[in-house]
Amino acid sequence: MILIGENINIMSKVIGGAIKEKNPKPIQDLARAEAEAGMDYLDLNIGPARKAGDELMTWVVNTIQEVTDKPLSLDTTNPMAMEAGLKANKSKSLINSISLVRMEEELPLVKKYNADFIGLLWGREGMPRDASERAVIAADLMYKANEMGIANDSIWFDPIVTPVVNVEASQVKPCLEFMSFLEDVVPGCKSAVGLSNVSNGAPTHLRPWLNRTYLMMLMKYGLHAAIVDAFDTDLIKIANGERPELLSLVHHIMDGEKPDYASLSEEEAKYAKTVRVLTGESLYSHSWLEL
Ligand code: THG
Repeated sequence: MILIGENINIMSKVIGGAIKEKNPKPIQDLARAEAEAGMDYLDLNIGPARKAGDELMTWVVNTIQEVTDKPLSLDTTNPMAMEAGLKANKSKSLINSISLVRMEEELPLVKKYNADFIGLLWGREGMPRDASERAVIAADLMYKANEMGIANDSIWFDPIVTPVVNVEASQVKPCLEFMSFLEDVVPGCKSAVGLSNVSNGAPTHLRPWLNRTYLMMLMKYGLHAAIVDAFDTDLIKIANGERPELLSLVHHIMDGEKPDYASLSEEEAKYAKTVRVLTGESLYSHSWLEL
């Protein structure tokens, strides 16, 4: 699986401050650490970057390229900043992301800079409500990309992970369902998710349980790439196939097997409980691991 480090993010206090002050050190330290942690790509999330976004993105890309030559995932909603990043990046670029809303102006960049792109399954009316709405959006984006001469293996579809704490609005099941038929709807395309979204709003020390469990659930359907916390070493082991026994446990529960808690280790029991919370079989509360 392709791992994309999420940590260079304008929303983080340290990185937000460093970007504002044009202070390279914290950004370079983090980029180096993410590369050493085994990330295949680094996501550079500079947000909407409305003011001088192009100059800002150029500076961030050049700053990072001084310490690593990892491929970059350029994460901004400002198309001028996006193009500036593509121009400055000497390695492979992943455009994060393109949705139906701005595809006319952004898809040409994919071709021009030989980039890949994350096709965000966000509809013209907002968040899709189920798996079939995702399929319709994915097909639309794929046809439009193909018309422009973009091949399917450059398209990484993101079904959009939502926070589990938001029980009524949870899109965990529709996301998994979309993943299960992605190959039939948009053959030859790939997949990507922003994994940590699922644990937004959960207590910080418990977030990794949600992130890792959801990763294993998505791996059942051959997830291609995930934007992750580069410093969750257990998560990286799971992604690299080093926890086959956990993967098998999670997949059996997804297939309807009832976990036999008496025979599970403490670690296994936590993953089992988390699967049931993510599928909606148990109700989410901050104390779900204790129940
Ligand atoms: N899909 C795509 N791109 C995405 C997302 C997605 N990019 C942004 C986001 N979602 C994925 N990246 C993050 C980055 C950080 C966090 C969550 C998702 C996060 N950070 C901690 C916080 O905010 O509490 C810590 C921040 C800090 O370092 O201080 O949760 O879905 N295509």
